[in-house]
Amino acid sequence: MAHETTRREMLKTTGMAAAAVSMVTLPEWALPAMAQGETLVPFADWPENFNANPAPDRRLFNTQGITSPYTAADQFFTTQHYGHPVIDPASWRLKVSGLVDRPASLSVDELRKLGGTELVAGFECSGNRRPLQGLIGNGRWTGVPLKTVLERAGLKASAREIVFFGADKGPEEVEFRAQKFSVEQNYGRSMARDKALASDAFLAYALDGQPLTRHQGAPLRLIVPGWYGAPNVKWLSEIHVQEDQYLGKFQARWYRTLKGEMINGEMKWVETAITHLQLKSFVARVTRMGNDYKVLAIALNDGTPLKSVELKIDDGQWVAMTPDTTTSAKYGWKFYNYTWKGAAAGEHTLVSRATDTTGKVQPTEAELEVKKTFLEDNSQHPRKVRLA
Ligand SMILES: Nc1nc2c(c(=O)[nH]1)N[C@H]1C(S)=C(S)[C@@H](COP(=O)(O)O)O[C@H]1N2
Ligand SMILES: [Mo]
Repeated sequence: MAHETTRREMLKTTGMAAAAVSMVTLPEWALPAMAQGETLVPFADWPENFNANPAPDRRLFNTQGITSPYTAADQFFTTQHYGHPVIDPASWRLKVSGLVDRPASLSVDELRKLGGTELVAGFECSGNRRPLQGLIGNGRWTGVPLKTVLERAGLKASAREIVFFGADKGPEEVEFRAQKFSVEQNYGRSMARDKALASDAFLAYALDGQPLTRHQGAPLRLIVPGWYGAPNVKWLSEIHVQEDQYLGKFQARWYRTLKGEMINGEMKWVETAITHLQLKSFVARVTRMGNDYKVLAIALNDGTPLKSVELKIDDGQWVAMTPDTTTSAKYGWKFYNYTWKGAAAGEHTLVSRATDTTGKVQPTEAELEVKKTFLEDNSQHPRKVRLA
């Protein structure tokens, strides 16, 4: 029991005691909050020096402390390139500029009047990977569909590219052959017109019914459901519509994957942009309840329906995990549970793998070796537990 944390300690550390206690009357299998008598079995390969707050503007989410299908604002992971800009919500406006019939400058109140719809969307940073898998969260957002704002502005026929700028900026070196220029740039990301209009992209001003915090990009952020975190531009200040492709650093250079692909028996090296989430699952938490152990896995992808999430214990067979019906939103993360009976004392390895309805299977680490850069690591992640 030395490794185990009691439920009460868990609740204290996660600050969710009230919410969790009010939920124990619901069937426990449908909830990530722990039941009475349920204790955490921490991962044996969890880094000892783990720090959830490595910097004031960075936060990692420890999935072992998960208490709800929706990540609370004060637990949602956070990361960005230029720190947090200072924004006065009263004078802040969202500018809609460029190739539109009716350029606009919208206040938060005006956006609220256009909006009020909800979207459940989870996302991870494209750099999220083992051993922590802590750059992930699942939100219940309130806001305005991007389409509503674009239709209101009226896209001109020549409009091809929608660029999203945050209010945050910093100096960047732009290299051109032998020359280097240091210039100030805002965080910017873009989507092709057709992709943006075909997506369920969303301008969010609230998370869990509360105005966005500074961490989450107050007063307004973009959410591109089913995509990685980078496109979810925080502190959104301008939507600029243009004909040419946008080639800013975080669009054209920083968020790229270099990967080998066998094409007609020949290895081709391709560089691709970070866009939709790659099919992924991982074991997020293990708990003990009496003599049984419960394994919770999280699965996340671009919204393609999942066929299964399976679990392998040590050298055993893959066994099906049970989907948790409280996490069924198209773009939300999904929980899968497995009750592990008759576990022997000692160290064990647990790994999950997701399969979607198109037949795509989450790759093993070996299968992903052809990917040179570390972004988009959706490989199967074996984790260890030590049972008393
Ligand atoms: N304005 C702005 N938006 C940004 C970023 C940034 O640096 N500036 N970083 C992106 C990246 S890389 C990620 S993973 C997500 C993180 O969102 P979160 O802090 O709400 O978790 O924000 C995205 N949006
Ligand atoms: Mo990211």
